[in-house]
Amino acid sequence: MTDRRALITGITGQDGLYLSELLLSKGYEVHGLIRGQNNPKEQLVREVVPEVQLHTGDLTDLSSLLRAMRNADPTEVYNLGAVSFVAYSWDNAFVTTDVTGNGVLNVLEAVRLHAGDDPSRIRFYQASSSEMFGKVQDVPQKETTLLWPRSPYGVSKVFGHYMTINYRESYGMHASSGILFNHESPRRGPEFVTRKVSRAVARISLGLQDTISMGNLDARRDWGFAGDYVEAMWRMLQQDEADDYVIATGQTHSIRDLLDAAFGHVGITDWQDRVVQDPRFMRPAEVDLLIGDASKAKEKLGWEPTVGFEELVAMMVEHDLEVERGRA
Ligand code: F7E
Repeated sequence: MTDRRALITGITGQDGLYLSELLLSKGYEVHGLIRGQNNPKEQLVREVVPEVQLHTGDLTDLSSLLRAMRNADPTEVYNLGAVSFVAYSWDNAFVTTDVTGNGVLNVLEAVRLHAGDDPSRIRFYQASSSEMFGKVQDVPQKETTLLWPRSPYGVSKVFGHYMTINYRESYGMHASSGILFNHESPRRGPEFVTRKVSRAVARISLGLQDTISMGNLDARRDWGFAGDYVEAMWRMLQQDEADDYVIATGQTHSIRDLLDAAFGHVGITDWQDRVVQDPRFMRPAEVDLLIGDASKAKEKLGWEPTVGFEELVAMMVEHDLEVERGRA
């Protein structure tokens, strides 16, 4: 048995897969928490990272978390699990609060109870989010920026963020929080805007679809590559002291810029008549501008992003061209 064992919640998501690959490459024994009966994403995990040991459990069920802790006996716990689609959180505010908010408290409790006399012996990572900045009070946003969430998802993430800080201060736990700005990849779910666009642009360029329906084109995001961001998570847990860090590229782009880059990659410069504005994709309250200042992470963790916006969009469109060609 290796002495480095990680338990990851949210193992079926984009970040869970990249983090598993990273930790396996570093010689960790990796365990993942998987939710529900006959979870359709279990097969994906088994294909991409077959070495990962899966445990059944749910963030809303403390006893299942305690059982997973006992069976995996981790030295590091990464809480990546959440209801993570912001638009969904208005229609399902209670479920979001339970999983994305209270779920953090459940994992912290499971870690604390399992760790016993020395709560700092298990290092804990909480996936906090730039959605917590919401109606931004500083530009760019940093660790000390006042939080002003704009969605039930954002509010739930604020709860988890402060609970993580509180467990660090109350019990001396090695609990760190990564305030990650949007991070994307070919593994991103198709409901998120980058993947929605990369997939539609690939299909339009192959003649498989004519238009794409979109919401607010003026919102701005700081988009980085998920593969870079999981490296930052791991680095946070290797520090002597637990802390909170903004992880971002420091560049911001609008949804229009995203469309420009994606359509541009397949040689379509005049994309206006390909995009249909659909009120169904507008949100009750919007986060207008995100741009992060990751200088603390650079200084303390030696972390910097390696993939820029254009390269990220090209990577995603190329991937979707390959997938769609395979389907055609
Ligand atoms: O939206 C606008 C939308 O759904 C980005 C999650 O990982 O990052 C993500 O949250 C922007 C918003 O991500 C469409 O209004 C326009 O302004 O890709 P998204 P998100 O809401 O920023 C943070 C850091 C998280 O923590 C979250 O878990 O794009 N937008 N038209 C659209 N968005 C979508 N999804 N679909 C559209 O048609």
